[in-house]
Amino acid sequence: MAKEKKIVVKKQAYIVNDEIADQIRAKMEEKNKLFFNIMGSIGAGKTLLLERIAERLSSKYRVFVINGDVATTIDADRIARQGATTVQINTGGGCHLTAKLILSELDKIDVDNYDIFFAENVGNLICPSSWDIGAQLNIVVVSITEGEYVIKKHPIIFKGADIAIINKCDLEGSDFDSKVLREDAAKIKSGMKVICTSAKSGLGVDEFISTLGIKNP
Ligand SMILES: Nc1nc2c(ncn2[C@@H]2O[C@H](COP(=O)(O)OP(=O)(O)OP(=O)(O)O)[C@@H](O)[C@H]2O)c(=O)[nH]1
Ligand SMILES: [Mg+2]
Repeated sequence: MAKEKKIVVKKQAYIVNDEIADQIRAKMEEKNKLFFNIMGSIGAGKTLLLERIAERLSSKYRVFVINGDVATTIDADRIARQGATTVQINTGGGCHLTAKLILSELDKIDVDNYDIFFAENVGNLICPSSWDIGAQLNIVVVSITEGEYVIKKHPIIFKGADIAIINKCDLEGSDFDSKVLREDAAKIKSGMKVICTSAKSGLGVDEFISTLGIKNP
């Protein structure tokens, strides 16, 4: 395919994706449902945070989680054990979820049977930033073991986020420090909420849930 034609096809894919994302957002808002996109690095703790959240919410809310990974159903199985309904999307080689993939899962269920929806995007800080999946809030998770430059090196995903989670704060000490990451996240987008969490100990998880606007967990 000629280079110009490839560019047009790529642009068209983004336009179609954004149209589907807007449809998903409108449908969720019309039905009074919450839908959150959890993005972040590989191993930052997205799934463990979702396990903690499902654990806290499942007695009051019907939680549906769509997990995106290249392969396996490990993450969906982990979160399902905490009382949420889950579905795993395997992207093959794909490094992000798309609005079309989300819609195809939502079309298989009765959305009215659930209150709160989460998508765990494929672990990386690059591709998911370009693909709107129709969530009301975009969250980026990094952990303090990823080094002090991780936010500075990935400004685009943080600029598009509503909440930055600095996870693994239980490891704070002489080897790892959350200070620079918290400051970088706050600087990169004014007004962005930054929360230090430990999905392991539960630190900051209640604050995260209330920042999502979820009442009385
Ligand atoms: N100490 C500590 N370990 C954590 C924390 N959160 C996650 N982990 C550990 O980090 C590893 C990766 O956690 P996951 O929740 O699978 O990370 P993820 O972001 O879902 O990873 P991918 O889905 O593979 O991108 C696991 O061994 C977790 O037990 C935390 O807050 N503190
Ligand atoms: Mg995961």
